[in-house]
Amino acid sequence: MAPRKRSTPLSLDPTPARIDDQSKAEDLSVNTVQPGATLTDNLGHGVTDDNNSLRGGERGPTLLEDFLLREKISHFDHERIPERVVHARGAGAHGYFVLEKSLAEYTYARVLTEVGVNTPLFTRFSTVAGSRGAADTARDVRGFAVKMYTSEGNWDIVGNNIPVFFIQDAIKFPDLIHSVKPEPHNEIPQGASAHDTFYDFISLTPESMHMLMWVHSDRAIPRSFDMMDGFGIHTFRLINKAGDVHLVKFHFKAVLGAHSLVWDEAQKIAGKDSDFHRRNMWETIDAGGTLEWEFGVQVFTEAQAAKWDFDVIDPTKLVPEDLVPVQRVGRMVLNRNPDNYFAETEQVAFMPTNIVPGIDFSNDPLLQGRLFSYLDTQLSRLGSPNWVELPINRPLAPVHNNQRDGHMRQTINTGRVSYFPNTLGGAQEAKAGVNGYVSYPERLSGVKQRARAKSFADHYGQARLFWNSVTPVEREHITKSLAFELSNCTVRDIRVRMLDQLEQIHPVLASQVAVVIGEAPRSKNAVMPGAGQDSAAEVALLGTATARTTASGKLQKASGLSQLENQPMSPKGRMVAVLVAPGTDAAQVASLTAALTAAGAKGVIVGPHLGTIAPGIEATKTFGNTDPVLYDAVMVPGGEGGARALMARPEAQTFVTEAYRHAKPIGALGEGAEILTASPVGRLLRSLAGTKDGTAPAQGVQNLSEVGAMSLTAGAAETLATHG
Ligand code: HDD
Repeated sequence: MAPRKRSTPLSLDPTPARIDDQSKAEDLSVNTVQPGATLTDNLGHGVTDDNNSLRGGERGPTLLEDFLLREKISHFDHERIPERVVHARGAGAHGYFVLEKSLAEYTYARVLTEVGVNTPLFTRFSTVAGSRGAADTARDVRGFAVKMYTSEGNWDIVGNNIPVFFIQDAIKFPDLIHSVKPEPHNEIPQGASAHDTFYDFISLTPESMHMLMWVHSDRAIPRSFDMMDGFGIHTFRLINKAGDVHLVKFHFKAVLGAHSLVWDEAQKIAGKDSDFHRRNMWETIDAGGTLEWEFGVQVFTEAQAAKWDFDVIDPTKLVPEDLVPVQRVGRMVLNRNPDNYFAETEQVAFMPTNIVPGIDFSNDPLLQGRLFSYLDTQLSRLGSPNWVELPINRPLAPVHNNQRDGHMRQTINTGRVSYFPNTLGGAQEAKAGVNGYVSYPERLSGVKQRARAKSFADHYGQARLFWNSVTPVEREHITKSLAFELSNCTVRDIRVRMLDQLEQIHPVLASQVAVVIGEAPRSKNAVMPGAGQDSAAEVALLGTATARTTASGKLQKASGLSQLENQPMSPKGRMVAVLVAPGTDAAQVASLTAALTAAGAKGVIVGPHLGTIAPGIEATKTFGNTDPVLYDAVMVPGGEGGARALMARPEAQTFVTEAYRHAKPIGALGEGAEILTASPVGRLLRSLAGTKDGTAPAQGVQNLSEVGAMSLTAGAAETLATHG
């Protein structure tokens, strides 16, 4: 075993963290096999034959004394630990947090006041419902858990990519999860909420309606981990040196912007590449790239919060950015893949209780319950209180306490003292305000009771605010998604009960869903507006409904909720399929891929077979082993022979057509345009241009050949999708 630098958090240059981690630089728990190293068993005995067990005679029985066989099989038998009861499927990466603007006005937490210091971190993204082997692109909330190894101890923000939660009280969490997980009698469906038990529970739990809107929006099918925002969700407290308290919500804003797949794509990707998200993150970092977020805070006072018509400790409510803008004060960068998935990503243990001096909890009843649950789950999942010694979980801040022993203890504590108070050389208490954690001295009073605060009572106002704030096409996606899931519920009563709930949010939403699930819209105003359009009827209805919007700080519409308004747009991180065949113009392929690389995108050469297609053109994917759903755009370079060869391949036409259906940009250079004119895309464009006989090319297609590239609108693509 060769000692080497620990694979888990290290201080990250260029700005060294102010953490004494030198003692951790050499770590015997990291095992890098040197080329030609001798194979041994777990106790260092050399193994001379790893292919045959010890037998009594060449064809005889295996001997019990074969300790090598027994050790190897026994270790294998115990390789699995229980998967997480939720968020089982995930992928993580190392990186750092750097503060760009001090929050000293609000807090004395070093991590939020020391500008320019790099704090090492590990972030794990996950889906909630599916098991470890489920698909990445399921419609689901994404876990967004960040562990910062600060100089004052670990700080975990265990959030999601959606800013609110389904339930208001942790006591409902087991019910929520039991309802969404595969049904217990047949373990169906895997990683999907489209089933009876989920909607049985949800339709009886109106507090979940706001989160449900988000889950049916495109946020629940993100394009990649770095194209989704992260939210700490709960309100926390910040305490400054003077002892003043402010309330805070934590945000991670994707530098690339929040972007999504469409549902049809997400479902197909689940089959074509169920590792779509984790592969994307891995390959980005492996190629030397980074994933980046701006870290932001919404800071407000108790007095401000007291004026709003919702309660900031109700986790089903967000604080609209129009009331409190998000101040962007730092940056999270992920830049290093784990060395070992199990040791790091599987064994990492997040806990909302991991908090640092200067930050404190609020009385959010969901958060309060979480403060119990996470430690408890780590004990069961990782098997011993010594899980804190696993390299990925160890803090970089020094640890000195009197906790000892237990299963699989790694630390060799020296000395006589394992108690406090002591005078024989043991650890002494930290000093409040200097190096120790102090809880905010909140004055408490109240009657012991099981009750829900009246200030938590409104369940529809913010759901409606969300509906009102997104664009028509986003609203259409929400209705389609709800219709899809409810149509998969087999019990009519449940479907109808859900319609009653949706009606409370917005009659247009309820009516649209009702029609698809075969129910009569019950609102007397129920008009079916055109797809994705704000028809006069919808606007009229919207007006009626928004007048009822509550728990929203009196807002009818809030900024920051739509994914189509004000999101950063960038070619960075996008995958472009470049279709080639023998005869494709190699120079064009080279300049195209170079231009894509320069823009931060990646051109992937897709051809009829792997390897050399023509001099200078190397295919890394084939029409057989890849699929248009895995790309953000398609390009067809020119070259007469290449265009003809591609025209002869139905898969190439399918590539273009499928990309078009999903409203992706499609471009062509020179003769490459011919495949577009010959494909259903070309036929559609001709028909849109009124040349239904297909004899004269449509304007769009003419332009395509002349200009060499085009981008298709979502509206036109939707026409093709609708027309089949
Ligand atoms: Fe949780 C895991 C996020 C409510 C109990 N949760 C877990 C993870 C994330 C969240 C991201 C995965 C961490 C990882 O990658 O290892 N959970 C949330 C958010 C919530 C939330 C954002 C609401 C705002 N969770 C919640 C409640 C409870 C739990 C109310 C229980 C009362 N969560 C757990 C857990 C898990 C977990 C059972 C499973 C594995 C683990 O903790 O480490 O304890």
